[in-house]
Amino acid sequence: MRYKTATQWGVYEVEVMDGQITDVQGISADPAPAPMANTLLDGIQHDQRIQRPAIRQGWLRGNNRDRARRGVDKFLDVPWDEALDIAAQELARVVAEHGNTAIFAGSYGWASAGRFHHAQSQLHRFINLLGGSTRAMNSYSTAAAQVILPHVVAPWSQIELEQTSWQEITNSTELVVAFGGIPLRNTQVAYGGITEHQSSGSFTQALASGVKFINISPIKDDMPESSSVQWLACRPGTDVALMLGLAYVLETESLVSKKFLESHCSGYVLFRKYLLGHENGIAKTPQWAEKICSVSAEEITSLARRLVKQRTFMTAAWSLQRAHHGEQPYWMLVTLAAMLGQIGLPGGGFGFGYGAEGFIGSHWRRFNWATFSKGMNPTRFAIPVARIADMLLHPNESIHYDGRDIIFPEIDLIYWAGGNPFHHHQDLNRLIKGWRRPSTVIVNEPWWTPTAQWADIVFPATTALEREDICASSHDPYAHVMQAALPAQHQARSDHEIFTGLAKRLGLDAAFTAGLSEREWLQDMWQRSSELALREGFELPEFEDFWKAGTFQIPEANSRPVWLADFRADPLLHPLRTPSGKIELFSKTIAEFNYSDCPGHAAWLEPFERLGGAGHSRYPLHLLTPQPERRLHSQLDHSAHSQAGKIQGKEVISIHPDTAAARGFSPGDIVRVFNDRGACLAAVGLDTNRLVDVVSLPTGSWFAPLEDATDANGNPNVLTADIGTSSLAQGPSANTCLVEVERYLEPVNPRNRPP
Ligand SMILES: Nc1nc2c(c(=O)[nH]1)N[C@H]1C(S)=C(S)[C@@H](COP(=O)(O)OP(=O)(O)OC[C@H]3O[C@@H](n4cnc5c(=O)[nH]c(N)nc54)[C@H](O)[C@@H]3O)O[C@H]1N2
Ligand SMILES: Nc1nc2c(c(=O)[nH]1)N[C@H]1C(S)=C(S)[C@@H](COP(=O)(O)OP(=O)(O)OC[C@H]3O[C@@H](n4cnc5c(=O)[nH]c(N)nc54)[C@H](O)[C@@H]3O)O[C@H]1N2
Ligand SMILES: [Mo]
Repeated sequence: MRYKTATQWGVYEVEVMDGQITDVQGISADPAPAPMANTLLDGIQHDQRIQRPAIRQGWLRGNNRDRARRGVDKFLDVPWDEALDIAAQELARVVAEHGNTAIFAGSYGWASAGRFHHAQSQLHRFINLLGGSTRAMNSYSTAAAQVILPHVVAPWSQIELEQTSWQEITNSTELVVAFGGIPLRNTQVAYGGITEHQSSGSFTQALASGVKFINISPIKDDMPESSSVQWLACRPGTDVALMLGLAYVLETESLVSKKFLESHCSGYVLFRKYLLGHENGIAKTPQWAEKICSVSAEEITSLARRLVKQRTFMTAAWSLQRAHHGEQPYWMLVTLAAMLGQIGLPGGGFGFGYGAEGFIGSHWRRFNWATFSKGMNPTRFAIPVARIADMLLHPNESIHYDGRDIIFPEIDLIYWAGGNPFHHHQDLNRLIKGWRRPSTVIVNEPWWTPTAQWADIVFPATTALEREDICASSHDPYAHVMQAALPAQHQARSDHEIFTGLAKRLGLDAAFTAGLSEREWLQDMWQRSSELALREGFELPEFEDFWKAGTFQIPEANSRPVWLADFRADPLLHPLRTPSGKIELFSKTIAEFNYSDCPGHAAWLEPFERLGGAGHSRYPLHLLTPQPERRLHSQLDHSAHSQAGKIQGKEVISIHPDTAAARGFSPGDIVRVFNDRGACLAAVGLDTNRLVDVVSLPTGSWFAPLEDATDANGNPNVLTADIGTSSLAQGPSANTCLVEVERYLEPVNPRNRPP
């Protein structure tokens, strides 16, 4: 039998024979189904599945929950009813003894693409009914962007959906300058699902129509090879210096658009003072920039002159802001684009993340489908998402965040559903110390991921292939039926069933389920979406008809306006949502926060470590941790498709041949990657197309510490630093990381097995 399913990396038909998945194929509407779909083949039905509810031995029997053994203890299988009783009692105890903010239900993570079985929404609805919890705000993806850009130009949600489309780039842009390149491997993925993978095709089309590209990145492969693509190798974390060098040439050679800066921007005068060195005596000349970013002053100068000769589009990868002072490259990119004066012209200006997710740059009509309602969090309390370890380690201490102070609560219970902090958080050895402090950790998971292994009470969750759902995302013009291709595996239950079970025990089930079955919830969401569609001027089919057809495509919009064209035409009539209504090259609001790590205009600020800067003499290599090509984050890393990209079960670290030779490495050698924060094993892969002292180890290998705490599988987050981007956004600084690499001569241990 063939079943339709949808994932965060596309819509697929799954063949099931004798209860086993035998084939996975892209649907006909998708011009380029993602190869990572093959992770479904053997990854769903796998011996890493959690078969039954399980409770950690020491938590049940130990003194004070034996917290120090969290992560190393054995688990006992417990019948569903008993496990739900125990978890419900524990939730009630924590609320009664410590109040709701002592529960952390931030539960960040990507889980699955269904709209109803959205694990985090299910958790949040349940916890909100219980009186709420401490929550997390912003994302690991774009935390710095989400906080800085509303001060400077526009809310992030608007930029993401309205910014320049590939169509417009193809039709109107002459030169694309891409900081961090446009790594197309990442466009396999889009949050909430994607029907048509078009990014690669769009890139090819742009090339064919004569658009030239400049890939400014430490890695040449961040853009496809072509005679129209030029690579400028820039040290990681130094893009702002390079951009300032470009800005200096524009300013001193009178190439800036004075008119645009006066009519549409505020604060250029103050930025200019800094640029020319009138503020601190350091002029941001191309020679100054070269010393920091390693791109030559000649190249910087000639690029700056080239920028103004044609229609230029400036873009930056999301990775640039996942670094110390990650607010600055984004503010500086907007500043540079403002100096060129092409913002609001077709194919000009700036945009972000064209190689981040498959929907970015699409011209598809946007439609906000109805969601499963989470209700409101009565505590109204949230921390910046990447500050979780700070919170666990430093209760009652405060941090700055976007102009206010946040005091960390004392957390006694963590509930996670649909995310993997032992994948996503930085400095995992530090996270462990905090993670062992609360009394209790409860996790819903389909697989024995590290987060499940580091929990106390584990509930086995079904996967998307074991339940009915609807995939419908605001940036994709389709809705799809997700069929139950398989029965629930082992004793797994859906997150909804798990929370219904807990809600029953706490007297909240009537409110939690609203008396609806899972199928009725889907009908209810469809009905509410139908009402929203009418307001947008189109009709949805009846639910039964949609369910039979399996797909609905929303009608195309007539046209997509050029982003900020209205603002360009008349900034008084169409002001931005910034305090001045203009693009803020100087922000009085931010200046008045008085943060030394985020001043009132874009600036070059030394990161805590970098090549040629702090820490370099001890750890001579910069480690980048890009998204993995063969999977989504840590999901289905146990599958054959993901494992085929590894050597002896270790993730491959890409190293320049000269760097490898200097250390005596051959391809495939097992090495130890280390710094003061931790160490992991990895296998050597050689790559000529990179700066000599930059290595890359993709994220997503399951954390598996050996006796000496060295991670056996190649999880780079034992090496990254858990330091906020700045007092403004407090985002993750994953890409600011220096390491050394050495041969590993011990026997290579096998992967972690399920407990
Ligand atoms: N060093 C470094 N670290 C990074 C990054 C980086 O660039 N460098 N990137 C960061 C970014 S941008 C992100 S978004 C994060 C991603 O971090 P996460 O989103 O936490 O990573 P995932 O592996 O997608 O975790 C999703 C989990 O949900 C589980 N799951 C799937 N379906 C279901 C379900 O139906 N129910 C339940 N209960 N669980 C389910 C999966 O098994 C998986 O364990 O990582 C961040 N970490
Ligand atoms: N295949 C796959 N695709 C994914 C995901 C996945 O897990 N797998 N995850 C998705 C998610 S959640 C997100 S948030 C997006 C992330 O999208 P991005 O943040 O854009 O992705 P990354 O792979 O982290 O980084 C892109 C490139 O930036 C370059 N780079 C890193 N630091 C610097 C720097 O300081 N300067 C310059 N100039 N370049 C730098 C690196 O060489 C890297 O290849 O990807 C999404 N797409
Ligand atoms: Mo992300």
